[in-house]
Amino acid sequence: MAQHFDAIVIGAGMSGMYQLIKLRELGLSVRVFEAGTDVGGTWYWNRYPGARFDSETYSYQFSFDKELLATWDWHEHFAPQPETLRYLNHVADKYDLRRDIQFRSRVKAAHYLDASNTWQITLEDGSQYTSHFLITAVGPLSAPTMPAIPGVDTFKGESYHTARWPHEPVSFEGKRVAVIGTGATGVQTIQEVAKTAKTLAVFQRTPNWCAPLLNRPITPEEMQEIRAGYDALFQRCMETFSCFIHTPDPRNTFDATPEEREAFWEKLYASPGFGIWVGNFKDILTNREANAAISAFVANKIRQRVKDPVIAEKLIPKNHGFGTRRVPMETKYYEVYNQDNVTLVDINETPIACITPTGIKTSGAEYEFDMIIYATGFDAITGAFDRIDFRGVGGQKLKDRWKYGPETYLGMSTRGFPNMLMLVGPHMALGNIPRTIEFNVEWVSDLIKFAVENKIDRIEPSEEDVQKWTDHVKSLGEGNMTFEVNSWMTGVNSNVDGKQVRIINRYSGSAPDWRRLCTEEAERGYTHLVHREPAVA
Ligand code: NA7
Repeated sequence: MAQHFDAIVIGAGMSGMYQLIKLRELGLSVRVFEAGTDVGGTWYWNRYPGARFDSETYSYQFSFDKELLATWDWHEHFAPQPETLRYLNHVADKYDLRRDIQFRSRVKAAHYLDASNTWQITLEDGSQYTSHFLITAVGPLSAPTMPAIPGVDTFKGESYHTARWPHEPVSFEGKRVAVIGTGATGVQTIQEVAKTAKTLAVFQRTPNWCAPLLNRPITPEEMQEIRAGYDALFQRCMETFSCFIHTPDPRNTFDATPEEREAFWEKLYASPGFGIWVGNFKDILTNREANAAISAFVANKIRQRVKDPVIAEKLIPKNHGFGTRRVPMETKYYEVYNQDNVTLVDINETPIACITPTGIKTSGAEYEFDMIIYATGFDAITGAFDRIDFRGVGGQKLKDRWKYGPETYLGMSTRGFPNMLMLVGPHMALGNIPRTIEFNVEWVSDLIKFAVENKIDRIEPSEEDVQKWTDHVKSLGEGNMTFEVNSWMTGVNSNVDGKQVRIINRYSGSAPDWRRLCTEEAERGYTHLVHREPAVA
């Protein structure tokens, strides 16, 4: 007989950890399945050199535990991955979370059993468990993808994907290193590897618009001030568009005079964090002229920082405007290309033909390397769902249901998958993710409490409500230039079959709006989700 739990949670990252805490408070039996050997999710897996927050550290932590806030000190304004992982381990210790988490346990399948209204979970080792509620905490950026380049398996040197970085230290000293990929991860990796590698060759397909992070240590005195301001900080994060401390300037770009504009952009470029992206004039992603103006401003900054004008031009994006893809935050990234040991290989000019046993062959040259680093990203948002064989009512596959893009109600549930609730899934506000996670987990926990107390067997939206929500999410994306560009944010991944067409997989309205709509659903007694009679498939 499969062991039964009230709830099963898939994933022990930040959302799975908090969900476990909340479900325990409800007195439910819970088991969390986690593929890794410990907690932390993103911060467990992404151990690559230079990995760190691009959001202000203190805005990214859990806010639900006052004692935790009062006792944990942060040491950098944008914490490096080891510090964040230490923090999450501390949370796991404090709440003794590990006793309900089964590590080294990758979920292979999750099947809804109509007859018993339960979920049957099968792990990769074949073991099976059942539960009444199934909560996915699988993460929007957790399914790494290797490049679809022939010969990847033939390379004889060291090779790593950034999201599967070894737990042991990796040295670049004296080595000839290649990095493929120049997204947020590639940028953080490149600027770190360039410090010690004998040579570094960066294989760039699409340059991104990067902007200075301006990280610095937090002094003990500053930490005291930050702590004293926590209430106001979290309040602000709940009011801003995407939960960051930054929020769009209420002006349109051309409301300001050219001098005011220039001064504002200079100030943003010289300020830490995402301000230049999410604290810019409110129309930079909807007004093409405005977007061209900020793009020209940032392009000039790149030209000023890169000595060789030919390389500078290669580093300036030409196929998308500033902010229409995730802006990587950098620390002397552009200056790396002024170093003698660093080469930029534009693989649009000389495409990669294959990986060889000794290096990389392009249409222009054959390069030898001791190490290849793949910073090639993720099958984002729906990828982690696709890797599990989810089947709902009547055996229908989630992958089929979402063939042309995800369909959800409030981003937390979908038709045909009763009692399955999603954390940080498709169609919900992302932004500063932990802020969304806390709301998301608390909302899901309240719904489960409601269902248990009212003896409601089945939580499931109607087809009509799923279509309405999905249409609403799509309509919010209209006119937003981020949806006109290929990136993980539009569900495109050149390395995954069937992911070549852009879709709307993110809620692009404001986080306060999304939360208000969820709260309204709760206040009316979850009428779109709970049915006292079993719903008909
Ligand atoms: P991204 O942002 O998806 O970047 C992946 C990079 O890898 C990007 O530059 C890709 O080029 C490149 N790539 C992918 N496949 C290939 C192949 N086959 N050949 C050459 N280059 C390739 O992933 P990240 O890990 O950097 O960041 C993801 C998010 O995680 C980030 O935004 C943060 O929010 C956290 P392309 O642009 O597709 O031409």
